[in-house]
Amino acid sequence: MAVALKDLAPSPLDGYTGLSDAECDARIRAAKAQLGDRLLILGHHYQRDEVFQFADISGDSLKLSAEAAKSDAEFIVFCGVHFMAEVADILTRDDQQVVLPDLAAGCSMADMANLRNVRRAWDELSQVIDPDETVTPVTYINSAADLKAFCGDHGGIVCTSTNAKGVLEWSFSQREKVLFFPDQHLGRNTGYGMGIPLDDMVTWDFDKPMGGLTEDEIKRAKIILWKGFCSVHQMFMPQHVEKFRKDVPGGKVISHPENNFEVCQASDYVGSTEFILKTVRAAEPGTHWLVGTELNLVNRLHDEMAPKGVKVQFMSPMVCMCSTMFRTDPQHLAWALESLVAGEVVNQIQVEPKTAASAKYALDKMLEITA
Ligand code: CIZ
Ligand code: SF4
Repeated sequence: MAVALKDLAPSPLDGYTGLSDAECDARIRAAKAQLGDRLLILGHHYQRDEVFQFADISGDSLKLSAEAAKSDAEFIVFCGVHFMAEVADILTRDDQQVVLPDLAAGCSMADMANLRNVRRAWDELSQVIDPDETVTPVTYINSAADLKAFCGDHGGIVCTSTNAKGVLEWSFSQREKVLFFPDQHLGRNTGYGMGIPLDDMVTWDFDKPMGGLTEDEIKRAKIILWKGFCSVHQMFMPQHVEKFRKDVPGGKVISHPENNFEVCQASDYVGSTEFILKTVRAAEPGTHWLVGTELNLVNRLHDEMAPKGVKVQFMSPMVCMCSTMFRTDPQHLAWALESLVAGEVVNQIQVEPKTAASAKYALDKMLEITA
């Protein structure tokens, strides 16, 4: 096989890939100490332990971005995925620089919607209805900045898994229908919880003309759900819940709303990562919980709650780890931090100003109505 010359070019990371985690730990600690208050490291709940241990603040994407916006740090190193670093860049001041240690840390769900296929959907919908008059576009925070900007420019809004219900209520106060992207499950689970029947929610297949829907289906729908999903959460099945119910009578089941409808219906509680942590942390000793969300979060919660007599069990017998979250390793973190010490900002995430302004409009609207 021919090898392209560019593949042989030295990478700035070459000196780091061979380092052991222990060597990286020492170097990360030293770089952190040198940068002091100039640096803020944010760690998402789904990050692996080797990286999570260095976070100054941990949380979900929104909490982390809000913390970044409040901080005076010059450098914000986001141990999470690309869309989160974009939100942090949008919400922070211009003199703060946001760094994503590995640029390949994306989100496969976010990638299922892009400006091209959302614009096409909007155009196709306009052959049947007037979307600018009748549809509020709602994007889950797990989406690229240009989609948040699309929402900002079309009377729409952003939501997170914590505030999806409030955002949908606001959306329906604006226009009679919602186009919800990219996660069909968050949209369906939230809509159903608000009393919208399943028949009033249709799924837009972005690979098919007119979303694979008939004119009548589009006209009758309350929510048009983009056919996106999270490859990690789709691994959880109703059978996992059924088995747990048989094995552990009286056990509690808690799910993330990115799980499919059947799993959420079979659960006792459904909510965001922050909600899951809050609920299980408040549980009585002697209780046993089945948790349907990413493995790193569940493992840490297990270790935290075991001494308190609360048992935490992962929902699937298979390992469901977010492979893109996993990309941020101690080697990339050491490289990003040592580069900052040396005066070089690597992997800076900068959203183009016009896109950032429209996206911020949609984000601010969310923050206003759910505050
Ligand atoms: O917004 C986040 O951080 C994600 C991806 C999930 C959640 O429920 O917190
Ligand atoms: Fe995206 Fe799913 Fe990973 Fe979250 S867990 S970052 S939704 S792929």
